[in-house]
Amino acid sequence: MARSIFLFVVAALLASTAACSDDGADPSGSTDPTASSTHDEPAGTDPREPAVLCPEGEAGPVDRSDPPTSGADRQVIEGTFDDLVPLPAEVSSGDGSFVIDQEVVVVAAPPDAEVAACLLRDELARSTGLRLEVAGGDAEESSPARQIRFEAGPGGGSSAAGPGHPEGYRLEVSPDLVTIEASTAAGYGWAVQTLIQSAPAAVHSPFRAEAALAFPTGTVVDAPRFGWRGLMVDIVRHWFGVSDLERVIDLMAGYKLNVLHLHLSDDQGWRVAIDAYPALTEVGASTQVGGGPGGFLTKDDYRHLVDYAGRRGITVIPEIDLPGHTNAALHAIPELNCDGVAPEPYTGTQVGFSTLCIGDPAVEEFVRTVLAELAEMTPGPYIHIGGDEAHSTTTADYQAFIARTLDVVRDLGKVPVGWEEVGTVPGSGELVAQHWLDASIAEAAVAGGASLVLSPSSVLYFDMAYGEFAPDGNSWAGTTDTREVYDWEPIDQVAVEPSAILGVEAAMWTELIETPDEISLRLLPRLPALAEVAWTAQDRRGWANFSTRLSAHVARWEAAGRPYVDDPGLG
Ligand code: TNX
Repeated sequence: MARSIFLFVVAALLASTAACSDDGADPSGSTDPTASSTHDEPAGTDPREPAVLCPEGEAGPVDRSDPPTSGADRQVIEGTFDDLVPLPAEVSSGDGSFVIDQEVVVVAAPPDAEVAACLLRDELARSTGLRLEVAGGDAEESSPARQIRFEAGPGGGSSAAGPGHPEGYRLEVSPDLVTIEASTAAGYGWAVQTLIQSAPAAVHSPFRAEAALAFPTGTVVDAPRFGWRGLMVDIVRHWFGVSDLERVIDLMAGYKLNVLHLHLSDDQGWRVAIDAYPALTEVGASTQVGGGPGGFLTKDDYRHLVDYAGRRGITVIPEIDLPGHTNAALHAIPELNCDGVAPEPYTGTQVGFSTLCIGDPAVEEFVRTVLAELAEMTPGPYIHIGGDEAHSTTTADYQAFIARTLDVVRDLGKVPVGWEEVGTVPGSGELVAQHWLDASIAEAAVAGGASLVLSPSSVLYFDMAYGEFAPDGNSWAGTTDTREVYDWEPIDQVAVEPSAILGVEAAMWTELIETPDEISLRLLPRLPALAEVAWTAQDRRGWANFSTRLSAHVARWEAAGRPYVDDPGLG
């Protein structure tokens, strides 16, 4: 049930998002030198002309005074379908290639494809210097150009997930035509990511490539194994802001992950603005582990991230961790404490020492108000209430509080998510429990009616060190190298019906992570390994084949300026 709601809402969200919102305007604030080009004329002035979509987008200014040269003498670099991660359900390669040049027109026939078409245009603009025209569905006859066409179709064909999977797609590339078939915005988006990944590594570079880039010819038919393919990012223990998160979102989208779980509050800080309680961010955001200045997302920042992620097929799930992990709120708002006395701000790394004053009307009101404001700016179906490590809350208080808070979320029209402990609380109603430590607790949660997302700390806590070759990181749950992530089989993790498992999610806690480069090091190469576990049918997975494909991605990470760990297991 939760799974079908999830897919439906993701698809609906993408369909309703403006094709190319203007929030991606050049962040430097300079004006776009292409603004007067014909590609930016308003659509529909001549009924014979196809509508031109996404005139702005995130491509940034493209210097048309120096268009890349074209013609037979221009060098062409061809990509390949041999290195795709995650491995698609079916891939076959053809002969020749589709050269990306100024003649190419992107045609988004169904309205659902517009977001993906604009994203493709923006992704290609960066490295090619080309701002391809994106036309609406009526461009069929009128354009003699070579086309990248988005068409309505059944999407992913004969994959393990079955035909017509809502996130599936079919991609066919010939020297003169690229065709993308899908049935949802998500399916079109994943096809675009496959196409980008099939292009040469230079496509990821912020610098313009000298040569023309070309897609390989061939056919890909694809659909995911799990509907929930997530990453949790803790922006509390160390503060990470909008541009850092955009960078993470870009990486996730490239590997077809579709859930970004943001850990927004903890003992060390409160990271999202709540209008009714300005002290949460005026007082509670200015700390972090080690005592740095902290920071927080304004409501506009948060909405921007939700939109930025949504256009890349990613649902944001916000987490307010309750009733423990609350020192920052207790510090900012004295009334949340039983004795009315605010504790000192906390900049260490201990857990389990804080709790809201359970049963106090001011606390009840606080929880209702905060979750309502969060739900109001969260189009996705889920709100995460934490619920972990409440070691300073009595069991009776914990059970009463969690039962009430789950219902608060349901009354807001959202599905509650909590760390696995919340599944021990008697109650009814839809619930997603996030397994992290104790399989027996997760199994009990399923027995009580919950669905599961799997984040076992022994494998999927990417704050843990890789191993001796990369020893930085936490160690309490052991080390996790790329192969351990890859060889992990989700349905063997807990003894439940596989249908109770919605999917998998890596967690990146940031007590020991201070910079965006460190984030990148923790994620690469482990995140792509998780992505293949989440997407590709188990019987198509194999380490030797994966490690060969993934090794070819090093050039992509280097082109994109992303630091990575050199894991010797990859060979
Ligand atoms: C456990 S996982 C926590 C976090 C820490 C993490 C560090 C979980 C639900 N709680 O508060 O940041 O370990 O690895």
